[in-house]
Amino acid sequence: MKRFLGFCVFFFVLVGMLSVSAAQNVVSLHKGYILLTKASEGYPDEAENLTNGRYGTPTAMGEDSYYYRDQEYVGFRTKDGEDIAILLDLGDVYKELWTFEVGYLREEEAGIGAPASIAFYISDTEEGEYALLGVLSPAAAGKASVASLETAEAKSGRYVKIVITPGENSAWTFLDEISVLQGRNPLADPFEESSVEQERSSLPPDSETAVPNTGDGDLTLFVMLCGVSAIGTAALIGRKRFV
Ligand SMILES: [Ca+2]
Repeated sequence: MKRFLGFCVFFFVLVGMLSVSAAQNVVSLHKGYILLTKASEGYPDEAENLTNGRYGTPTAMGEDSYYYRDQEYVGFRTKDGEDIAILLDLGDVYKELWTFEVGYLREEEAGIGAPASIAFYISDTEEGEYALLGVLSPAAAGKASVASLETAEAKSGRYVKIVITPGENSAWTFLDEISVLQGRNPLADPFEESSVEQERSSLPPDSETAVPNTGDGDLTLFVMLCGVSAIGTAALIGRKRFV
């Protein structure tokens, strides 16, 4: 009986972990975008760095290490009164979009400041009307951070425009990733802004998990796990009878 109870506890913990991890798909992964504001020639975007799923890490420079030396970052020279704009094309109209993110650097000793604000807009068509999703004011703390907007309700659209106002007195703005996530973040409160020291893996998630317009993936996983549970339980009961 103890073994059976142990199996049940293990199963429900496993279901919980997989449900949380499968709750959101990064639908922006490897998608195309246009830098409406050109990047600096010194810190260019050579391989669509902003949707490759990777984040910058510190790179050694003499006795010190700096994030900005990592080629994952795309650098924008701050010009007076000029915002930085990026237009992301998800390639299809996606539903159930809940989370919109920008990874940025704040390395003030190198003249790189956190953005003063980040605004997200969405539209079904490139030339259509863009609806404002929300505006973040990233915290001036930490170095490599991700500013994350959790919307209060599901959004849909294909084109996401990101408008960044550089920080005051910042010579540079450095970005390493922009992300749009499908599915609700079970750990987030609506409109709660998070801008914390980066704790993400630099490895890109499996792009095959990005499924447009459906929530069937979670349901399939749940049904599969229920099946495994039923088989496991039946096997345990059957084994018990013949002991
Ligand atoms: Ca990246």
